Amino acid sequence: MAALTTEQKLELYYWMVLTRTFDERMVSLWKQGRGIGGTFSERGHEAVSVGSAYALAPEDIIAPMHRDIGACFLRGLSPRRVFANLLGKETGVTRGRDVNIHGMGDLRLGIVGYISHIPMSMPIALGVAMSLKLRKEPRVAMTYVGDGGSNAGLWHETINMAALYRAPYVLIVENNQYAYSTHVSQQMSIENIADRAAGYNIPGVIVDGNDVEAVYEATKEAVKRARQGEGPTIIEAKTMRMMGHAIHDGAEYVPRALLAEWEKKDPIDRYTEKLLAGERMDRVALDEIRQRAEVEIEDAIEFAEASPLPDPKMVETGVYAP
Ligand SMILES: Cc1ncc(C[n+]2csc(CCOP(=O)(O)OP(=O)(O)O)c2C)c(N)n1
Ligand SMILES: [Mg+2]
Repeated sequence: MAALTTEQKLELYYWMVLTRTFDERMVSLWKQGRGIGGTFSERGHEAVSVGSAYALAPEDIIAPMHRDIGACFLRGLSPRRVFANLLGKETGVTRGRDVNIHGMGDLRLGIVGYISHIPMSMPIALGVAMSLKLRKEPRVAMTYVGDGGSNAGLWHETINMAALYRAPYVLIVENNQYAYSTHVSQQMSIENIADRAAGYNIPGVIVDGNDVEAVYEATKEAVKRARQGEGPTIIEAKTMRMMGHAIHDGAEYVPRALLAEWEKKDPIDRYTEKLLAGERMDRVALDEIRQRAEVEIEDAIEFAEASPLPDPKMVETGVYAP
């Protein structure tokens, strides 16, 4: 497999930094009472969402979860539209129909809106993959699920069918060790979710979810297999949910030592270190990327806050698919 170029590495860095900047600003807005309802942080997940989506071609389709906004940005969903959505504005992705990460899809960008009922994005993405296969289009559907969502019956039914029909399907399991307040050890009797792949006669790969290049390489391989008609792959990205389940949750039930341990493995700090020390990149180039991300996110917040709320008369439009 061809090694990543310097330009590509800087792109990975940019998308992760943009995602983190978005996340930090979102959390602070909500803490200031400027948000509406709840919201989910994806702090710690940046390498998973960015590294995986970077391996796709523009014509591929993703069905993301609530901690995959990085993948959505990479596919062209703008921070302006995302913030506007979170603030319930007319200019948001759902035009104020939903003030959450849910439903924030845009089929023109190959993003199926997040289907809140876990793990419902999995069978929906399989439907997409099957339609691509039936139409003999060399495109791939990729979806995401958590450790918690991996214990639902539908997870198994979907993987079984995807394997049986050799669907062009990639499943990214985000094992961030908690499903709400439940640790993985209280959810399942196995250590590696990827081991379940053997039961469906498909590859199951474990990857360091805080290493963006490792996630990218593993996904690239899975996407290649899927595109060549060799069927699905399960990629289990081991990571850590660094905040509570949602903004209201202080995650007091997570041992502080565990968080401290994962803080040292922060995906962006690690990549910064790698680019500076390993690749001998210029710190100024990385600082410029951070500044660019900050400007973009500030602009998005200003845009969202200045945008109008939807006209109540339009409440019935755009609710059902035509
Ligand atoms: C069928 C269903 N039950 C409950 C919920 C509420 N819920 C949303 S996310 C979540 C926890 C999911 O944990 P996990 O799959 O590990 O993903 P994570 O939040 O850790 O990224 C729960 C219980 C839901 N969305 N759908
Ligand atoms: Mg989880």
